[in-house]
Amino acid sequence: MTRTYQDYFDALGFRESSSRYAIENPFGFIGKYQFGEAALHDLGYYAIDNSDPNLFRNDWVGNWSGKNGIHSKQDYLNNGPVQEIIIEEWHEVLWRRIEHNDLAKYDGQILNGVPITISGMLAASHLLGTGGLRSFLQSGAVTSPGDGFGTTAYDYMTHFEGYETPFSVNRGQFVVIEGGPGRDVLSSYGGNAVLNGKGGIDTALYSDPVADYDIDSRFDGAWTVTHKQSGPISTDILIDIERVQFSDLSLALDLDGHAGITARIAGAVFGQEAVSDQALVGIGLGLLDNGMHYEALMQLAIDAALGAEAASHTAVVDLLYQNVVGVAPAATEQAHYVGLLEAGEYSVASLGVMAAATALNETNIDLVGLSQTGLAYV
Ligand SMILES: [Ca+2]
Ligand SMILES: [Ca+2]
Repeated sequence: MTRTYQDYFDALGFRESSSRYAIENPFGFIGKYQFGEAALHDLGYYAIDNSDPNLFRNDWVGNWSGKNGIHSKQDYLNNGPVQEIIIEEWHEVLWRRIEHNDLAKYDGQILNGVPITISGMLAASHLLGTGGLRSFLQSGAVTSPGDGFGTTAYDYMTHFEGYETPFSVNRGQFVVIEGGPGRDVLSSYGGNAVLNGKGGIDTALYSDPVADYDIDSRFDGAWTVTHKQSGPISTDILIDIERVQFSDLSLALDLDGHAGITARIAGAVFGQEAVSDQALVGIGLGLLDNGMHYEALMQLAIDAALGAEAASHTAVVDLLYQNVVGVAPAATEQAHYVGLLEAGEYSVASLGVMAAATALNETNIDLVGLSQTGLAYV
């Protein structure tokens, strides 16, 4: 169900004042939308009182301009229809400030799990000013400033998410979009961007199938993604991005991180072809991304591969040896590794990790090649 711009104002007025036009709060903010002196000054309704060193104390002792028939605070509190006009005027000002501060590009991004929308940005900047919104966005939605009552940018961004507005973002220009330490999902929307996920497992999102793009790793660890039809005008540079999601599959780029662990485990436990099993790779990545440790995933994989036989040290050694070396172990080799397990020098999981880390395994799974192409998964 579409949530209209009017629905947005209804929700904002309810949140600000329980939709009461005639209310004034303890900080001097007035009316249904809780305006202070500063905003009504900027909109041409209120002239500041220059005898007061704090120009925006909300003591309302300055003059009113008479715009739209408002000559006093009482006129304002009595006049619901004009308050509705003013909130629309104010949102046009807020949107211009969001654009001017280069924040409009955040529309559609997901920062630290928080979907950023135009209506959410408008509401957060109504609450905290453009500076408060900017702090929130530039922290990657990790730091959430609040107002005098402790209501935060996060509260308004999520509460007012996804309403229709008359505003839109001019896509297709070069932009730099940065996430923060959290998990971010970034998109250039077919434009031409630097997407920098910074810390955490971050995703770059693309709307077409992977075959429509050229994906290249750069010497400096960054990646480029170019839409083949659109050419260089839609090339993104990805920095600190670990996942790239296309409409048909995804690529994991962190072969020095979770993708490398997943590929190594797949090769050692399920055989080198398993690295191409996109569903299997997706399961491994999902578990690691959600906090599972290398050895725990190794144990899980061995249990899955061997079933009840996973309790047998001989079966574990045979499995790993066959997959890594390519042949069954000779009796002396088998006895050596089984002995290490029996003696407790290795656990099943740590022996698996040791096997997975061998150069043989890394060659089998073509780890060097994967680090140029990414690891495909669904
Ligand atoms: Ca991040
Ligand atoms: Ca990252």
